[in-house]
Amino acid sequence: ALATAGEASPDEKGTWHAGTCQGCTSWCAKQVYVVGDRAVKIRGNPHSKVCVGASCVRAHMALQQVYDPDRIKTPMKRTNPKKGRHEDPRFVPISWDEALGTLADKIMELRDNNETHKYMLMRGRYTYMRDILYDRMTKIIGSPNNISHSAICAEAEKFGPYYTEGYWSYRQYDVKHARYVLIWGADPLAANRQVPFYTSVWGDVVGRAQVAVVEPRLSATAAKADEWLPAKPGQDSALALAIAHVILTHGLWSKEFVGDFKDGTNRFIPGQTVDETTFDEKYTHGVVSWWNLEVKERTPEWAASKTGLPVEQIKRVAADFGKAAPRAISWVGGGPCMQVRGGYSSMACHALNGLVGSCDNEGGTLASNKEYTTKFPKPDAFMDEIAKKGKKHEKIDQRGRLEFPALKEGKPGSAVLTNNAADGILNEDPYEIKVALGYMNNFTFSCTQPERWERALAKIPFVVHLTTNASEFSWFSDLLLPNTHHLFEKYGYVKSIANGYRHVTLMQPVIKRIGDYKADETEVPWLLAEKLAERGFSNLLNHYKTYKDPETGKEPENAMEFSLFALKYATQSLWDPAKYKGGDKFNGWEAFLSTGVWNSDPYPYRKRWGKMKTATGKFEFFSATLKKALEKHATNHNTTVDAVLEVCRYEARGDHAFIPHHEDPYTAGDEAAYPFVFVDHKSRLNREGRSANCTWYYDFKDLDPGDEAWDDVAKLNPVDAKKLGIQSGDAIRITSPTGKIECTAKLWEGIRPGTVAKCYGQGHWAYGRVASKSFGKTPRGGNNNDLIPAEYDRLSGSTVRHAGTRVKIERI
Ligand code: MGD
Ligand code: MGD
Ligand code: SF4
Ligand code: MO
Repeated sequence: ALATAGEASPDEKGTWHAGTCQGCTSWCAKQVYVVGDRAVKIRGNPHSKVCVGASCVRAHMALQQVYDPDRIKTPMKRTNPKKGRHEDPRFVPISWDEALGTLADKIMELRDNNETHKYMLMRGRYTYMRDILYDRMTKIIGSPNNISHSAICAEAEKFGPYYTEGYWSYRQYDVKHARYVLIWGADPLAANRQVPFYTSVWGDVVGRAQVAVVEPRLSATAAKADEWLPAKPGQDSALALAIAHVILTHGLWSKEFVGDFKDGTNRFIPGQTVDETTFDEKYTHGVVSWWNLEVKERTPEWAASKTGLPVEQIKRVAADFGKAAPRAISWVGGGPCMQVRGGYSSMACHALNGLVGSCDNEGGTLASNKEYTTKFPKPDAFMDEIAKKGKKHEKIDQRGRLEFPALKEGKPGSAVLTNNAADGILNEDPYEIKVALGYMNNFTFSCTQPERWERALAKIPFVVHLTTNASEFSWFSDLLLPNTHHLFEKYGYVKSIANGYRHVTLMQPVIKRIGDYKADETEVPWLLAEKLAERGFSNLLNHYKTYKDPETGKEPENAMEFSLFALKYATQSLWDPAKYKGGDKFNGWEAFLSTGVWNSDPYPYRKRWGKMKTATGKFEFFSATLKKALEKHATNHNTTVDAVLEVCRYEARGDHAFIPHHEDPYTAGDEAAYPFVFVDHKSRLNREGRSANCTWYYDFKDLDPGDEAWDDVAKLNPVDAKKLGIQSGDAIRITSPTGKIECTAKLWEGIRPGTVAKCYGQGHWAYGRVASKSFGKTPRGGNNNDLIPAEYDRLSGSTVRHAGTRVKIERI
């Protein structure tokens, strides 16, 4: 049991408690050492087969976050009615009772006027308790507008795997059995996902396998790789297709997975068309069409001219990768994908896994293991006529319009267009938003061209932010609700994959809350539901009351009970022996809660071969799945697929639209005025956008190759810097067609000439006393998003952060 009050004495012994870190999307199982009622140390939870007891560096910063003196500790309301970057909101403390009463009044007003669709919920990082607030509450109030952050995160990366193997999610990589690991725009020793696992095994990986990294800058992973391929930004598909070309012309493809020519003679000869009837294809679809339409022309020489890489290196990497088949991984990160034409790069890079048969195979790229959590009760019976009518309106992000196909899982208009919601709000198109709630998000900082979000939020009459810190989003809010920190102060669960396993890992309150915090996804919606019920609208509370404790059958009576019961409800099949379905077995809730993590059964290799969730059931090099989706979107708009591609800024026409193919990058700014392509990357210390008020972030910033402690540097190749007369330490201004920032120059060979790299994360002008030089006024460093235009990979809805813009650099 936890001590409940008082300070720990120096010799007091503490106890370890299970929890989960959400410093990034890895979602690692952790243990927290609690002395008295304070958390003092964090380590990996040894029970997780996904994290293998390990941690990454930024896990420890959670301690600085939870005890950040700048956390908001009580609800606050704005007293300055004017909203703007230079308008101090003049927040004053109020009670939870007043805060939620005011919000309930605003929602009731919408309901009374039959305009519940003018309510909007925005979420950033979340746990799987999210549906309570994000889905159920939005629906029962009666709005279509639950807008997630997914499209500023990594949706384009999922596009390739989905339109080849029918899998819309992150992959896990079987590096323990791999012989070649080819990584595209991801830095798994510092960022990407499951850093604790991959860093734990990487020493063995580099000993056994060859590692090649395609990146315009020398990342932490590239620094330890056999090959660094600093390709020109946005030319990944050229390289991927040349690798496919070599694999096919050299006969290195997987005969077991792809099949072979009927007579065993390789007819893949550069430039020559192949007769489809001569090839016997097995678990894949369209390899010969793909060759004929695209790959036959994509020679290493051609790719060298596109990527700026030496032709010898392209040939070597391609042949070595092919020879390692099927234990050859093509690891696709955000770099090639979160670009205007990134959906197709995602397909091209991922298609290599099909070619070498590493897809779903030992030493290859794997999908998710099965898990057995339960969805929360359905909301339908609690949606009245007003709610049903409200929900039917078009969404504020305009998904599904001609210029925004947003084809998640084969369905037009199904993917979120996070960043475009700002324009929807600003233009009142399709209508105005009157009441908005944001939680654990900071779109006024994390979205490209964030100034649009400043204006959009200023336009909404009533904005509420559920947050730990007064961030840039809070600045434009009317009400701030102080939230719990996920690792130490709330109930929840998340799931993730690595090492051939999936885990479900729990969050639980393990320390005393220093402020009057409430949990965003459970306690706040319950308390609001009570306020709505007091005002005559009890549907939401009645719905939440159906989340009964699975052990006792008891209805929740208060916010804390609701949180706990909801978590037990969702995870019952994991801890209740009577409901056991697989994976780790527990003898009850208490055992699960103290262990904190459930592991799945090991990964069943090759089970999906021939049973992929594509239109053909096979791994598609010619995507019948994408063809169906694009044709449906074109039909919805009475037009052709070619016309759709044209308005969406893609180059493909005809059948090229359905295959992994090359397109030149679409980058803002002309080369004469803006000579450098801007390269954005994450810090190994970024806890998404949330480390900026931690002093350790700045103390250890030089852990990022090329970066400096307590500074925000733009890394320039010395060859380029010399021409500009710039030296390390110079103050510089970087300007793009849509904005400018100021930071410090750093000369560094680990960056491709013609590009300039800068780490994302600094440039906060709010958030806290460390994050900004002067809170509310002067940022510390520069926000990369001020440079990157709001553009999209329209097929997936993703916001572009790579190869998005050219910039110019001046000394100031
Ligand atoms: P990005 O952050 O987009 O994606 O993690 P990643 O999938 O790794 O980083 C892309 C990389 O691509 C950068 O290293 C950049 O240098 C490189 N790059 C830029 N342009 C190009 C290009 O044209 N081609 C190629 N090949 N590479 C290019 C995303 C994942 O990371 C996500 S979605 C989250 S939410 C997590 N956040 C997070 C964090 O905040 N900090 C750390 N340290 N790790 C994190 N991991 C997670
Ligand atoms: P954050 O920027 O992390 O999330 O972008 P967002 O989803 O907007 O902001 C989270 C906010 O939640 C904080 O500002 C704070 O106000 C609040 N907060 C912090 N901790 C907590 C907490 O424990 N509980 C609650 N309730 N609130 C909290 C993330 C997004 O950013 C992602 S996922 C990616 S992958 C992108 N990365 C990225 C990049 O690499 N480069 C550039 N240029 N832009 C990027 N933006 C994207
Ligand atoms: Fe895991 Fe990410 Fe937390 Fe590191 S920051 S421990 S990788 S969730
Ligand atoms: Mo993300």
